[in-house]
Amino acid sequence: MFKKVLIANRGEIALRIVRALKELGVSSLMVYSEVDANTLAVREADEAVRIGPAPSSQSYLNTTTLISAALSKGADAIHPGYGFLAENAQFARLVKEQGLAWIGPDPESIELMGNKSKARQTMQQCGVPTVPGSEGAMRTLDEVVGFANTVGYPVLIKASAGGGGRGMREVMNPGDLENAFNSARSEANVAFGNDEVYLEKLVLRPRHIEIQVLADSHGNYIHLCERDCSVQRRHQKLIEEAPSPALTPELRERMGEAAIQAMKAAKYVNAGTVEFLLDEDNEFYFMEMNTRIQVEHPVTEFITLTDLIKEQVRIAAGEPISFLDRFPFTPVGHAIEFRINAEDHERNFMPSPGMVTALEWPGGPGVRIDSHLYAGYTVPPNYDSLVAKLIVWGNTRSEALDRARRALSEVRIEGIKTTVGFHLKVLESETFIKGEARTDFLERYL
Ligand code: MV4
Repeated sequence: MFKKVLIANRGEIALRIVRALKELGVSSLMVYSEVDANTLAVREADEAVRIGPAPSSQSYLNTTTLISAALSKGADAIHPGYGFLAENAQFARLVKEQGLAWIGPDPESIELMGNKSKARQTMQQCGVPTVPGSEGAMRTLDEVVGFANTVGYPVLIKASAGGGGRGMREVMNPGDLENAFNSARSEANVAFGNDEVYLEKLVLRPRHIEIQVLADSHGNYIHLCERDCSVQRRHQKLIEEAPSPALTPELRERMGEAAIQAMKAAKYVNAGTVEFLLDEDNEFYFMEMNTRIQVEHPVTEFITLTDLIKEQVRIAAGEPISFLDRFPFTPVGHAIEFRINAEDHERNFMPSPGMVTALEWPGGPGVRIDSHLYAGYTVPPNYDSLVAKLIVWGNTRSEALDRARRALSEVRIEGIKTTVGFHLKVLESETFIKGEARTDFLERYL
């Protein structure tokens, strides 16, 4: 096992990783920017080093500084968390070249999955269902027209280097194809420095279903069931749950097997997530693979009784998955995560940084809070607005919903606006209560 791990992140996930390391008996080394000196992760870690000013480009994204901090303080591994450098293959490579362990998949796997059209092509080759469309990237307008005619309208043009919805264009009829192709290409070029695009048939009103996967360096591949992340706003997830109200045990098994296939094709090691679209006929299609631990991992931890961060560390240290004997998992009860952002949901989710003047969290059975907030803490304006995750567990989905209403109404956060009120509103929605929310939920029903 490692002696000391550098945590190249901040906020709730940094604290989450510190906690996992403590339980493993591994020393934690935090890095922090100027405005993060007084954060909980820094206080709770065994050691902390300041790495630069507030802007991420000069702190949490400064690869040279991060590596010298790790080397000078004697760390033997780096955990990147999510966001920042978590899916940066170059950084992962640099870390390994310096003789440090990277707590994540190999740079080759990150690179493969980072190119969405290459990932799609790999899935097509290994028999994982993909949405009908082009084989890999398209070069010419003729090619685009050909594929669009073959699969039929409406179609969706996507950027190869994209993900998270950037560089996408819906095309409803043939007359709009040329303009969409050109504008998707130039947008992708500006955003990613890569104008490659590919085409898929547009899946109408899909659900976003993702499978949590794990693989170790001993050739073991498992999945830990699904998360339903259909409640999103502008490609930002707001609520995630496990299991999905839409999946039968049979569909779970098929999607889980497909996710394992995807992982094997990418020679994937460590924790990852295979994202699928599920259409109105319950057909599923590979969308992309996230090569990191995700924000919403706690709902999976609840229904599988696991600790995914500890597992990531064990795997990176060369140990086999510690709960192989429990696979395949049968989900235990139901878990729902509510992302609490420092945002004013009544003003178009406008960021609301500032000082938290009073803070009270809920407690009681089946409630988990992952948060770096404390009374007197100032939420800086420089980073992501996620300030807490409230996760509830119930024996049934219905109990989880009741518990969610109870727990959210116990939350008291003063000094900043948060999305707590938004979640209480969602919990009154008939569509959400019935488990029928699809990706159009917010625009259509709320
Ligand atoms: C799609 C789609 C419909 N059809 N692909 C959004 C982000 C990017 N990762 C892929 N996305 C989508 N791809 C086809 N062929 C609809 C979306 C999509 C979406 C997917 C999951 C969750 C929320 C979404 C919101 C809008 C669009």
